[in-house]
Amino acid sequence: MRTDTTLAIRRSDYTEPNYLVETVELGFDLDPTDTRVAARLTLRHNPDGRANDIVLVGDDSLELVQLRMNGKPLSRRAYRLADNELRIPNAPEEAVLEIETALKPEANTSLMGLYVSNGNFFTQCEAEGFRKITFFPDRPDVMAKYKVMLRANREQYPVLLSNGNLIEEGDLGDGRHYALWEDPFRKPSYLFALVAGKLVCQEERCALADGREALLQVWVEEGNLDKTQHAMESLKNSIRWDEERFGLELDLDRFMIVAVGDFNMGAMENKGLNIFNTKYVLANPRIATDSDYANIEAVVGHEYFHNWTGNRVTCRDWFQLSLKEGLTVFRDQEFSADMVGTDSGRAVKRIDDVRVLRQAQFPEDAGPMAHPVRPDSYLEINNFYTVTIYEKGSEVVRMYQTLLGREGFRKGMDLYFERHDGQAVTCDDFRAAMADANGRDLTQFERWYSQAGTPRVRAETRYDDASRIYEITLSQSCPPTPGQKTKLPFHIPVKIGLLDAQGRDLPLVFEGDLSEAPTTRVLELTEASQTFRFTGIFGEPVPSLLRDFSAPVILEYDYSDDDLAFLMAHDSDPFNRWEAGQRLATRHLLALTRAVQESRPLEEAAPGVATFIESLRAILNDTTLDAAFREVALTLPSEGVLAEEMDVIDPQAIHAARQYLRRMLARTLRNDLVAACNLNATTGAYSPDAASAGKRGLKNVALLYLAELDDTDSHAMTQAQYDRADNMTDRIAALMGLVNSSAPGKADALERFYTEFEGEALVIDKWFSLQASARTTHVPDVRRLMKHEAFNLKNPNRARSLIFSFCNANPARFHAPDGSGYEYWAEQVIALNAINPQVAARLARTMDRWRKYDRLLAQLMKKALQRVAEAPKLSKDVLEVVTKALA
Ligand code: 0A1
Ligand code: ZN
Repeated sequence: MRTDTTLAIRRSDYTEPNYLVETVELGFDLDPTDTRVAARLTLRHNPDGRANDIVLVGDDSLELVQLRMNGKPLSRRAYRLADNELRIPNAPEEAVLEIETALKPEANTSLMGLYVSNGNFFTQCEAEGFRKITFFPDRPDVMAKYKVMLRANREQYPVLLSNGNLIEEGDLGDGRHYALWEDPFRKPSYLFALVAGKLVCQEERCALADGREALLQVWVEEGNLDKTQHAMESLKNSIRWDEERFGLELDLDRFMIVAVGDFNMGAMENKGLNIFNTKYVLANPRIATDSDYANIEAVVGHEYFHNWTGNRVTCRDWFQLSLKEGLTVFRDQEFSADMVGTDSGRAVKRIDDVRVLRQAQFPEDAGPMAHPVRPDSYLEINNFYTVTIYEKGSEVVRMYQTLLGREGFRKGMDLYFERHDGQAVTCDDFRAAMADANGRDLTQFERWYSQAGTPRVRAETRYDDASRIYEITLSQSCPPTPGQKTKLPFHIPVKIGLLDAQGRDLPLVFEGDLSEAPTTRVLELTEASQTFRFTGIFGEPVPSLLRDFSAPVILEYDYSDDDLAFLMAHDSDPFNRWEAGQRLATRHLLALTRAVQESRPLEEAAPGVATFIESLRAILNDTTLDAAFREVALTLPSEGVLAEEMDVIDPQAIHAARQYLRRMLARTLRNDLVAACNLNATTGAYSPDAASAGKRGLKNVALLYLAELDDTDSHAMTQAQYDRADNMTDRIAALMGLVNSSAPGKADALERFYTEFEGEALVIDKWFSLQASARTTHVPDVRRLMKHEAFNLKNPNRARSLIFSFCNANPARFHAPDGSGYEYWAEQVIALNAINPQVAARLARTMDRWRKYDRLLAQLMKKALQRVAEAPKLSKDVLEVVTKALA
């Protein structure tokens, strides 16, 4: 197997660019099979650069047609072109380079650089796609001003868009037309974008805080204009929110969002021309669910917020990716929370975000691809758009706010922009701004950027009746991760409260400090172990630890079942109220899993389970709680989260245990669940607002519990909801209930669904993904679905809807004991590798945790990994993932 680590790019090797680019003029003659790009770059030697070599990068797919420097053609001896590098040695201090390249956009299935989707042209340049367009110092610390001329056939490509402002447009006489765009801001090449084709837009003028007006546009294919309103609303809300919360304004006269059906990721923040996966733009009640609506709001916000955190201030190099991504995820999370408005709504948003972190980031941090928030090396940067960079990165930013307070955090942000607007900087620069603006020493906080792995914080408590002192001792440790055997202590904010016997928060007075007595405090854990003492505590309290999930750690404390039930009923911190329920559920589910493994009767395996279900009944029926909160409280930890709790993962046993508890819950709470369905039926026109979505969420959780009973009553209920649904949230929930049951109407419902939505790609994705993750779906069924006329491996959304859903969201079937799921996985990784390495590498990550499975499964998984590793023409993307998995 090839394990060429010499190809690795290292953070410690960073050097300044030799040359800086001042201006970039690009002329595109767009043609699907033969596009010509004429680039004119003005370069100047960088006084901090080393040599007088101009170093440009170009992808293998590029054909160099012409190269001129300062007006003269460069002879073949004047430059070197090898290994994707074009080097002009001994270049003058100032140089004008004219480069002509030829590209084949239609043949570009990688969806990086310039490509064609449904007959229209799009670009994707982050991280290293610009080198598929022209030779360029394609690195984020080279920032230039761009002017872009687009020429194309008018009939086929009536719309021509690029970054910034439209300067001029007109006819070229030969059936072609042109548009000239100019971006007034300097930017790195990864933010360049163009779009050309048959598109239509919804547009609005929007008043900005400083009195200016901006033109907002959402561009889509014809026929989709009835699905742009929510994205437009979300954009306007984002603009207002950034003005109010951070004093940041839109700096352009025009801001465009364009939707594309073929896209590797969620969306891209190109300056003034955001390009989005259709999944995060298109919505109406017929096709989109409540969570689609929420995701659209979050992603529109995310890309818009990048305009300051990412574009105005960008990254010095790709190791600093979390500088923009962690910060921007934090901003979009806060935006979504503020849009809900209520405290309880904020808590549910927090719970959702923490669920993602635990479900996806904790396993990453414990597996072969574990890396620090600021990685030290990579083979392929595309593999580092990870949940660690994004979600853990956001948690790191959130900890600044927890430590410094909202105002302190804002001061830090202000100083960051004051110092670095227009620059390409590092995570250290951000930390320095936070520290300096607040007069704080955040030296130790750096370890959150440099050390990988999820820290564990163990709490121990002691109450002394005589002195009325309550002691909390916190100890931290962090497991080894690849390349990092030992870890130094982190600076961890641990937010806590103490509950008295009535469930009320106690005033927290530190020993020797009577100056204040808040009911929630942030303890700063900086040593391996530290003790905190509280005085004046009359009676032993129940501690509420890590409130609001104040740090991305695993908190261990020996709570009794009674303590947890008590917190579940009384904690004033809604996050911890939810958390207590999850801890109890996990405890019971793990006990049940062990019983399944040992073929012991499940009825006796988890004695406390009946009491737990009663606690859930109380929450379900407590109408003083928001429906959305009751929904998350009733949702059991996922099979993936439970897997992480086991030393040796047994997917079948976990599944059986979880299904057993779901059925038991359904049987015990049957009447309450039916009542919840009736009480939370929404009436009138569909609205995606948080309160209505919460009601639908609770109702559908209840319905899906009832569906577990798989009897005529539950069949009738699900079928009725399916037949009557007037929105996608209710429809898809009902379909899920039917598909996972033996209801007689299930095949018919699936077929009707397909016929009704055949023309809506995003809905057909749901149709595939629902079947892929169904309990009744086995490997041969997925193979059959791959032959369906609507399946298309080249479209990432479609590939994800079927292949990824099966491999990642259907653990009990994917991990079939005969290894057939793994063989299927290997085939698909290899097939995708030839089409789209980025998507292939994502799928390859499925096997990250193979070593944690029992020996038989692990061996089969290893075999599948080896098969991929030995496949011919493996991309760097896939190679990196499988090599690290096997290492
Ligand atoms: N910066 C984008 C994510 C993104 C990264 C790479 C891409 O290439 C296929 C596309 C998008 C974001 O954070 O939204
Ligand atoms: Zn981003």
